Amino acid sequence: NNHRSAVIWFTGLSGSGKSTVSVALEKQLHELGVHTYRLDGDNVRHGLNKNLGFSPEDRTENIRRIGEVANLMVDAGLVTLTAFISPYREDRDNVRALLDDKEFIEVYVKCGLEACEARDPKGLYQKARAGEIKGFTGIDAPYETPVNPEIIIDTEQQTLEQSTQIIKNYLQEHGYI
Ligand code: GGZ
Repeated sequence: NNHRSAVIWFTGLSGSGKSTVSVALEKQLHELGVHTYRLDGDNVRHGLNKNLGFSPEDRTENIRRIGEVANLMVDAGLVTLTAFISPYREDRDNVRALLDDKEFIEVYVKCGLEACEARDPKGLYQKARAGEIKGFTGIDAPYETPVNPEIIIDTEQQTLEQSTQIIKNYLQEHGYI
Protein backbone atom coordinates (compact mmCIF):
# COMPACT_ATOMS: atom_id res chain seq x y z
CA ASN A 1 0.00 0.00 0.00
CA ASN A 2 2.89 2.29 -0.65
CA HIS A 3 1.73 4.96 -3.03
CA ARG A 4 2.65 8.50 -3.95
CA SER A 5 0.32 11.14 -2.63
CA ALA A 6 -1.29 13.61 -5.00
CA VAL A 7 -4.21 15.91 -5.50
CA ILE A 8 -6.69 14.87 -8.14
CA TRP A 9 -8.38 18.17 -8.89
CA PHE A 10 -11.68 17.86 -10.75
CA THR A 11 -12.95 21.01 -12.46
CA GLY A 12 -16.03 21.55 -14.59
CA LEU A 13 -19.49 23.02 -14.75
CA SER A 14 -22.22 22.32 -12.22
CA GLY A 15 -23.80 19.04 -13.29
CA SER A 16 -20.79 17.94 -15.35
CA GLY A 17 -20.20 14.91 -13.13
CA LYS A 18 -17.30 15.95 -10.87
CA SER A 19 -18.84 14.53 -7.71
CA THR A 20 -20.10 11.36 -9.36
CA VAL A 21 -16.76 10.55 -10.94
CA SER A 22 -14.75 11.44 -7.82
CA VAL A 23 -16.95 9.25 -5.62
CA ALA A 24 -16.65 6.30 -8.01
CA LEU A 25 -12.90 6.77 -8.41
CA GLU A 26 -12.40 6.99 -4.65
CA LYS A 27 -14.26 3.72 -4.17
CA GLN A 28 -12.02 2.00 -6.72
CA LEU A 29 -8.88 3.44 -5.15
CA HIS A 30 -10.00 2.12 -1.77
CA GLU A 31 -10.31 -1.32 -3.30
CA LEU A 32 -6.67 -0.99 -4.38
CA GLY A 33 -5.68 -0.11 -0.83
CA VAL A 34 -5.02 3.57 -1.53
CA HIS A 35 -5.67 5.98 1.31
CA THR A 36 -7.76 8.86 0.07
CA TYR A 37 -9.71 11.87 1.20
CA ARG A 38 -12.36 13.63 -0.84
CA LEU A 39 -13.14 17.32 -0.52
CA ASP A 40 -16.39 18.59 -1.99
CA GLY A 41 -19.06 21.18 -1.41
CA ASP A 42 -20.77 19.06 1.20
CA ASN A 43 -17.83 18.91 3.58
CA VAL A 44 -16.21 22.26 2.77
CA ARG A 45 -18.83 24.84 1.85
CA HIS A 46 -20.92 23.94 4.92
CA GLY A 47 -17.94 24.04 7.26
CA LEU A 48 -14.56 25.65 6.65
CA ASN A 49 -15.96 27.89 3.92
CA LYS A 50 -19.47 28.53 5.17
CA ASN A 51 -18.79 32.27 5.23
CA LEU A 52 -18.21 32.28 1.46
CA GLY A 53 -20.71 32.74 -1.36
CA PHE A 54 -20.35 32.74 -5.12
CA SER A 55 -18.98 36.18 -5.94
CA PRO A 56 -15.73 36.04 -7.94
CA GLU A 57 -13.77 37.01 -4.80
CA ASP A 58 -15.45 34.35 -2.67
CA ARG A 59 -14.90 31.65 -5.28
CA THR A 60 -11.23 32.58 -5.41
CA GLU A 61 -10.99 32.38 -1.62
CA ASN A 62 -12.93 29.10 -1.64
CA ILE A 63 -10.42 27.57 -4.03
CA ARG A 64 -7.42 29.04 -2.20
CA ARG A 65 -8.48 27.46 1.09
CA ILE A 66 -9.27 24.15 -0.56
CA GLY A 67 -5.81 24.22 -2.13
CA GLU A 68 -4.23 24.82 1.27
CA VAL A 69 -6.21 21.99 2.85
CA ALA A 70 -5.36 19.68 -0.04
CA ASN A 71 -1.70 20.59 0.45
CA LEU A 72 -1.89 19.50 4.09
CA MET A 73 -3.57 16.26 3.11
CA VAL A 74 -0.88 15.49 0.58
CA ASP A 75 1.69 16.10 3.34
CA ALA A 76 -0.24 13.54 5.37
CA GLY A 77 0.26 11.06 2.54
CA LEU A 78 -3.26 10.96 1.19
CA VAL A 79 -4.42 10.85 -2.39
CA THR A 80 -6.77 13.80 -2.19
CA LEU A 81 -9.71 14.23 -4.55
CA THR A 82 -11.38 17.62 -4.89
CA ALA A 83 -14.64 18.32 -6.70
CA PHE A 84 -15.29 22.03 -7.13
CA ILE A 85 -16.25 24.05 -10.17
CA SER A 86 -13.07 26.12 -9.72
CA PRO A 87 -14.03 28.31 -12.68
CA TYR A 88 -10.95 30.54 -12.77
CA ARG A 89 -7.78 29.37 -14.47
CA GLU A 90 -5.62 31.61 -12.31
CA ASP A 91 -7.05 30.13 -9.10
CA ARG A 92 -6.38 26.59 -10.31
CA ASP A 93 -2.86 27.57 -11.39
CA ASN A 94 -2.20 29.05 -7.96
CA VAL A 95 -3.11 25.73 -6.37
CA ARG A 96 -0.86 23.97 -8.87
CA ALA A 97 2.01 26.28 -7.90
CA LEU A 98 1.35 25.75 -4.21
CA LEU A 99 1.35 21.99 -4.61
CA ASP A 100 4.21 21.60 -7.02
CA ASP A 101 3.41 20.38 -10.53
CA LYS A 102 4.22 16.77 -9.81
CA GLU A 103 1.47 16.30 -7.32
CA PHE A 104 -1.31 18.24 -9.02
CA ILE A 105 -3.46 16.28 -11.42
CA GLU A 106 -6.02 18.53 -13.04
CA VAL A 107 -8.97 16.60 -14.41
CA TYR A 108 -11.21 18.58 -16.72
CA VAL A 109 -14.68 17.08 -16.50
CA LYS A 110 -15.90 18.07 -19.93
CA CYS A 111 -19.62 18.37 -20.50
CA GLY A 112 -21.38 20.98 -22.58
CA LEU A 113 -23.59 23.54 -20.94
CA GLU A 114 -26.60 22.16 -22.83
CA ALA A 115 -26.09 18.70 -21.39
CA CYS A 116 -25.45 20.00 -17.86
CA GLU A 117 -28.57 22.09 -18.14
CA ALA A 118 -30.60 19.14 -19.37
CA ARG A 119 -29.40 17.08 -16.39
CA ASP A 120 -30.07 19.90 -13.91
CA PRO A 121 -30.20 17.49 -10.94
CA LYS A 122 -30.93 20.23 -8.41
CA GLY A 123 -32.99 22.53 -10.63
CA LEU A 124 -30.37 25.26 -10.24
CA TYR A 125 -29.98 25.98 -13.97
CA GLN A 126 -33.72 26.51 -14.21
CA LYS A 127 -33.53 28.96 -11.32
CA ALA A 128 -30.58 30.71 -12.89
CA ARG A 129 -32.42 31.04 -16.21
CA ALA A 130 -35.40 32.44 -14.34
CA GLY A 131 -33.12 35.01 -12.69
CA GLU A 132 -33.69 33.55 -9.24
CA ILE A 133 -29.98 32.79 -8.87
CA LYS A 134 -27.57 35.49 -10.02
CA GLY A 135 -24.03 34.75 -11.13
CA PHE A 136 -24.52 31.09 -11.93
CA THR A 137 -21.54 29.46 -13.63
CA GLY A 138 -22.16 28.97 -17.34
CA ILE A 139 -25.23 31.23 -17.36
CA ASP A 140 -24.11 34.63 -16.12
CA ALA A 141 -20.77 33.79 -14.55
CA PRO A 142 -17.70 32.49 -16.40
CA TYR A 143 -16.13 29.07 -16.58
CA GLU A 144 -12.58 29.13 -17.90
CA THR A 145 -11.78 25.86 -19.65
CA PRO A 146 -8.45 24.29 -18.64
CA VAL A 147 -5.69 24.83 -21.20
CA ASN A 148 -3.38 21.96 -20.32
CA PRO A 149 -5.12 19.61 -17.91
CA GLU A 150 -3.37 16.33 -17.14
CA ILE A 151 -6.59 14.49 -17.92
CA ILE A 152 -9.80 15.23 -19.80
CA ILE A 153 -12.85 13.08 -19.30
CA ASP A 154 -15.96 13.60 -21.37
CA THR A 155 -19.07 12.66 -19.45
CA GLU A 156 -21.31 13.20 -22.48
CA GLN A 157 -19.42 10.53 -24.45
CA GLN A 158 -18.09 8.16 -21.80
CA THR A 159 -19.69 5.91 -19.26
CA LEU A 160 -18.78 6.41 -15.61
CA GLU A 161 -16.72 3.23 -15.84
CA GLN A 162 -14.76 4.56 -18.82
CA SER A 163 -14.09 7.91 -17.17
CA THR A 164 -12.74 6.36 -13.98
CA GLN A 165 -10.65 3.92 -16.01
CA ILE A 166 -8.96 6.80 -17.87
CA ILE A 167 -7.96 8.37 -14.57
CA LYS A 168 -6.76 5.05 -13.13
CA ASN A 169 -4.65 4.47 -16.25
CA TYR A 170 -3.02 7.85 -15.74
CA LEU A 171 -2.36 7.12 -12.07
CA GLN A 172 -0.83 3.78 -12.99
CA GLU A 173 1.37 5.19 -15.76
CA HIS A 174 2.70 7.86 -13.43
CA GLY A 175 3.37 5.56 -10.51
CA TYR A 176 0.64 6.80 -8.22
CA ILE A 177 -0.99 3.39 -7.91
C1 GGZ B 1 -22.42 27.88 -9.47
C2 GGZ B 1 -23.60 27.35 -7.56
C3 GGZ B 1 -24.02 28.66 -7.46
C4 GGZ B 1 -23.57 29.60 -8.44
C5 GGZ B 1 -24.89 27.57 -5.82
N1 GGZ B 1 -22.77 29.16 -9.41
O1 GGZ B 1 -24.53 21.45 -8.76
P1 GGZ B 1 -24.05 21.82 -7.42
O2 GGZ B 1 -24.77 23.13 -6.90
O3 GGZ B 1 -23.99 20.85 -6.35
O4 GGZ B 1 -22.65 22.47 -7.64
C6 GGZ B 1 -22.64 23.87 -7.53
C7 GGZ B 1 -21.91 24.26 -6.28
C8 GGZ B 1 -20.64 25.01 -6.68
O5 GGZ B 1 -19.80 25.21 -5.57
P2 GGZ B 1 -18.23 25.21 -5.75
O6 GGZ B 1 -17.63 25.41 -4.40
O7 GGZ B 1 -17.81 24.01 -6.51
O8 GGZ B 1 -18.01 26.51 -6.68
S1 GGZ B 1 -16.67 27.33 -6.96
O9 GGZ B 1 -15.61 26.35 -7.25
O10 GGZ B 1 -16.97 28.19 -8.12
O11 GGZ B 1 -16.34 28.13 -5.77
C9 GGZ B 1 -24.09 24.30 -7.30
C10 GGZ B 1 -24.03 25.27 -6.14
O12 GGZ B 1 -22.75 25.12 -5.52
N2 GGZ B 1 -24.17 26.67 -6.53
N3 GGZ B 1 -24.81 28.80 -6.35
N4 GGZ B 1 -23.94 30.88 -8.40
N5 GGZ B 1 -22.81 26.93 -8.58
